[in-house]
Amino acid sequence: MTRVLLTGFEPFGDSTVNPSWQAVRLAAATPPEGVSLTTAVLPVVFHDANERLRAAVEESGAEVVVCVGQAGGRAGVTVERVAINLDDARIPDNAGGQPLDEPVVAGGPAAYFATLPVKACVAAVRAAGLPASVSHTAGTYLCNHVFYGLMHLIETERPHVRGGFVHVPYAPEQVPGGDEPSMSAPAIAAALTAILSAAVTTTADLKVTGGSLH
Ligand code: PCA
Repeated sequence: MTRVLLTGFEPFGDSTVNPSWQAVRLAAATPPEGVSLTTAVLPVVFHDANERLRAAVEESGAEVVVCVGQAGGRAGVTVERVAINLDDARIPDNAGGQPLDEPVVAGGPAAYFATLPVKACVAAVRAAGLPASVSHTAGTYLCNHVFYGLMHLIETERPHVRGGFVHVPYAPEQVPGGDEPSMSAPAIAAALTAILSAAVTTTADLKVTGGSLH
């Protein structure tokens, strides 16, 4: 069994739900074969989120960590490749904090790459019949903050853990007018299950296209 930690976020901004946590809870009901799954919900609060993540990693003894967040406006599931050492919050977090142009970790490297097989994860979601692509920016808000915090923790303290970040679209109830793309929680959960399967069974990534021009 591979011990896996899957995290979602609490709602933030104008939303009363966060599809990342909805889907993580659903995915926890049917973990892929060979996976012992622990879940955690993270606060959308800069000064708390990475401490909560650290505690969840320690408590779960996870060998693979996949953090999940909402990327409203994206049409498919995106597997993030790179976390940058920058907090630049467009809106205040759930505790009113709004760091501008601050490092996630003072003195830390400019960026970390995910250590999940990102293209194999994308391929697995597509094979499940759902839209997915590689992304090269997790933004500069809480998702990037947690992704960078995870990779820094792995780099400095837990080198045998593999980690990465997945962004998911809005839930249908967040876009009642249908003017933005959305994906149902069960569909997002199926995508997460496919990603976990790929993450625990693939160590060398696929050599397939997945880059972007802009
Ligand atoms: N999405 C935000 C933070 C929490 C979430 O679910 C982001 O993309 O940074």
